[in-house]
Amino acid sequence: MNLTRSQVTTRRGRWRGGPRARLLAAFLMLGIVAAFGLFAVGCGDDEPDTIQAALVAPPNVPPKQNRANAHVVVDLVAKEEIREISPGVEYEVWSFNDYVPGPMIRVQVGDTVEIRLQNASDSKVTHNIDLHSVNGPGGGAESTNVAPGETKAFSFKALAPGLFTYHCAQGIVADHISNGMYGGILVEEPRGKARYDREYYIGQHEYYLTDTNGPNGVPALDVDKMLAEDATYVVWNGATDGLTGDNALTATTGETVRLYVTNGGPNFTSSYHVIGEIFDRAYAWGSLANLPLKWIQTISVPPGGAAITDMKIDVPGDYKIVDHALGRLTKGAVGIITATGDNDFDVFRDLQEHPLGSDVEEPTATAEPAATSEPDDGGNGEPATTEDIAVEMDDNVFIPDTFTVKAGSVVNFQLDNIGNLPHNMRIADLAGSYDGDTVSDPELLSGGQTGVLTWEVPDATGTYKFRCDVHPVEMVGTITVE
Ligand SMILES: [Cu+2]
Repeated sequence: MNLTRSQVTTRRGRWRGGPRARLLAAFLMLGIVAAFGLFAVGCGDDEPDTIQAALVAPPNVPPKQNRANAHVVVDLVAKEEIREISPGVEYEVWSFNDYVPGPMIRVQVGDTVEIRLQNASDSKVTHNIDLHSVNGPGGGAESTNVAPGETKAFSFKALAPGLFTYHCAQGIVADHISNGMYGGILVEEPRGKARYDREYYIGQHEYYLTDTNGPNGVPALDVDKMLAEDATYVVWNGATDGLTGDNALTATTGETVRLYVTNGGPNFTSSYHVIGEIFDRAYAWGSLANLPLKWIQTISVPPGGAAITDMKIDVPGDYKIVDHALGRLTKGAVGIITATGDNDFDVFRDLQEHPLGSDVEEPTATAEPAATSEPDDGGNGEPATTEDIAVEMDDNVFIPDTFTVKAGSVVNFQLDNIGNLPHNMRIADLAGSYDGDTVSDPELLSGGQTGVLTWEVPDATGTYKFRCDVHPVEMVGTITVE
């Protein structure tokens, strides 16, 4: 049997040694790099820059930054003002910066975040802020009790990545939250690229209204109803049908839409669901330090908790954002994502509107992909063909995870680690062994890194397995050599 040469190189060249030794070496190298990074930060004589947090109206979010760590100043104002929360129903809403939920604060792991809370001079009661991203008494509440007209501040180090709820913790707490005083703070790793095309920020909470008007001429908070968990309205973004009509979210088919979902409560766990979609990735409880769940239909978002979900929208139309405890839809908890763009009849087809064969050029299932170069002649001395193949490495999956390549060609796998964890791609020999002499070493890429894995495809046709050495069980795929 003609022993074929399977060779794997990376941008940084080939490594020597057995697979285990090489993996160990890779981890050691990572450690050294990480230690040097810490050293560099520790020895820097420059104070971190002071920057002002961008705060925008929900459902918009400030842009992702990927900058050096900074001292981030967040200016918040507690306000009390009467506004319409349902058609024809006015109520005295309490808010951070006029928004319900309050503006999304976006910082990085390692930032020092200075929260400055001002209570508007025309407020009637004291407010404060407790952020769930804080390690310290009250999450900052004890340092920010502000009477009307006062301003107080504290700072905290953002240590953990994820989406965290913040809220006012004054009064009996539930009353201030129910009046609208909650929001979300997103803490991200300062690296990696966006794995979504659009991002929105939404929040669910409940209002409890008295049946009669109070002294200010509008219904007041009904504490008995609140304690009985008998909500008058359950809403996204502060008002019934709060994300519909002019406030509907928009997307174009083919895009991946990320939603940052907070829940103020004060009482209800949201069974957050988007009708007609599946979450490709769902970061349970808003944690960005753990692996996302894949292909989730509905995810619980508890009061004082959060979730982050990504969904690729394939088909144009309206997608309702609901709490799948659907009695709450009747109480106002509905939003809409309106997707425009091309249909994908493979994914969904209304057979009344679009009978088979009626209106579109169907993609020909048997169409050959366009050749990138001349096919190999089977070893008659002509140069081997070269092909680039893009591969995304997510936590924990190769996208795509099956390939077909030509025997005797050269393939450059263009690797893009879009996950948070380190991954590599190692191709086995035809017998399925990852220890064979013909297998050499792939580079370990950390989250956000890209690299190239060059494979001189053997002449032996068949199915070759590949895997990530760090996640060898779940992160696998196959290459058909023909
Ligand atoms: Cu308050």
